[in-house]
Amino acid sequence: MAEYLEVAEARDLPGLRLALTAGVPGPWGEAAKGVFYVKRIPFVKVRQLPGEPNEELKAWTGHDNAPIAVYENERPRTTWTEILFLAERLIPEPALIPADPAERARMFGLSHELCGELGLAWCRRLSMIHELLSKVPEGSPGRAMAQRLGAKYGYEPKLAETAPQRVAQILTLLSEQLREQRERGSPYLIGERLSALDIHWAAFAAILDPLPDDVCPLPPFMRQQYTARDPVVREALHSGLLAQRDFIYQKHLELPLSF
Ligand SMILES: N[C@@H](CCC(=O)N[C@@H](CS)C(=O)NCC(=O)O)C(=O)O
Repeated sequence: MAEYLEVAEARDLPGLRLALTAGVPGPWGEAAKGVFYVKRIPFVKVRQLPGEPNEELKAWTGHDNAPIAVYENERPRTTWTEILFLAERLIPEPALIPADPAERARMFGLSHELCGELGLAWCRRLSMIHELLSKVPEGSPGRAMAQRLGAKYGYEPKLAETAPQRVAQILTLLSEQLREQRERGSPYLIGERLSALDIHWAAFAAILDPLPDDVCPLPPFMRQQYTARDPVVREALHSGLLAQRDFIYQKHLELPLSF
């Protein structure tokens, strides 16, 4: 289990503080950890609780979700792009944003499809909320949590029904990119070296097919929730994509996961 500080313990510390959802391998949080890990940028973990008011975090950063990166007394960075640019500035090498403008545009486009609004993880979250609301009984705490997260992240039943199709489209796009890169002889998703896109895909695959328990220990209910079962999504999630995730974790990221 990872060591978390409470906001009150962390907010006056120097250096980098990273608020993360405690106990969950949240894709945005794991991606931020991966980016800092690859650059060997040390940080302390600060506890965020999913779906809760997180009042102290909000008072400190203006936000109540995760991840949030706060470096020294700079403004908090909350989005995947802000966190990536912060890491690039603090330790430029290894660069995770391609120098070549065409590669850079492709990387940000594909990463947006994974991490952005209505991207892969956003849509998977809509599906998870949809499933919870369809089976968790009225009046239960699990239902109240799903409703809170639904209100926060734009849940509407009609939108959730189209989410698996959109996830499958994004997976197909990523598979095509992987195939082209293989044909060029590159083991990475962009260019010839590791980029943020490789880290994003490795971290975000967790909400489709989490790594096994020996490296990503999850309570059964959480593993069940994180595992995509929709046939359209399963079909698009071909084994090459998961092998790519495994390669990036084994070669570049920290295992076992600690959240
Ligand atoms: N700010 C991030 C996304 C952060 C995000 O969606 N966080 C979710 C992860 S599921 C979260 O903290 N959920 C729990 C909560 O809102 O309490 C970005 O746009 O890059």
